[in-house]
Amino acid sequence: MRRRIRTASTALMTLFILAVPVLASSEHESGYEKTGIADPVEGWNHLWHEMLWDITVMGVIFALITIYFMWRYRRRFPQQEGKQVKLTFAGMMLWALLPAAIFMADDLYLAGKTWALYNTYRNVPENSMEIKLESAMWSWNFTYPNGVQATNELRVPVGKPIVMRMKSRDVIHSFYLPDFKVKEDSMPGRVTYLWFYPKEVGEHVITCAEFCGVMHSNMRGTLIIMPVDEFNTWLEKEKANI
Ligand SMILES: [Cu+2]
Repeated sequence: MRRRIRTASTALMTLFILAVPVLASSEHESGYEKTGIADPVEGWNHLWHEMLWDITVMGVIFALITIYFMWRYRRRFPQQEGKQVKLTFAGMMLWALLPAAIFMADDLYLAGKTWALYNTYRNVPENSMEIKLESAMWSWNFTYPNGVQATNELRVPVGKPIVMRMKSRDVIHSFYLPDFKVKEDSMPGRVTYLWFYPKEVGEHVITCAEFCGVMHSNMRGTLIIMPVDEFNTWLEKEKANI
């Protein structure tokens, strides 16, 4: 009996672990086929909702089981003394391993999917526009390929992937675009990168996600996604002003 339980638990765990890479590789390709750009935003949004569903379903199941036990083993008269139920070895293993396996399977599944998305994300699309970023206490300083500079306002053309090559003048900052689900540290002595794909015209928040001193919470910027013509006109005008 013991051996059978042990074999069953091992098989269950192995199955979950083996399922992770298969499930993880299934999602994020669809966006890539449509646009030719492996934009991970949809995948991350999907993963976030999936995680909320997972913890809700598991939470409800565990709550129902707990409520049932509270009712089933309730005290029926004031002087009642409970007696301990002795579990068999098999029962003990089952109660300990099964919930752990369920939680671990979900953790591994989500971790596998995150890993796959992140690996895809580390490849910068070939036609990206490169903008240099130097962060400093407490501002974001951008330099465009033609030498134009801007502070705290990052203007980009719609429909072109943007890669930020980042360094820092002083301490560690973290360039964070919440709407694009991307964040990367910038630091002195090392160049890091981050890319995003601005699909629609609009404005988004830029913020620092690494505590970098007393004015950290003021280290905000705006990402302005512009129609291509307007962006080009703006860039030309700025260039003429240098
Ligand atoms: Cu900062």
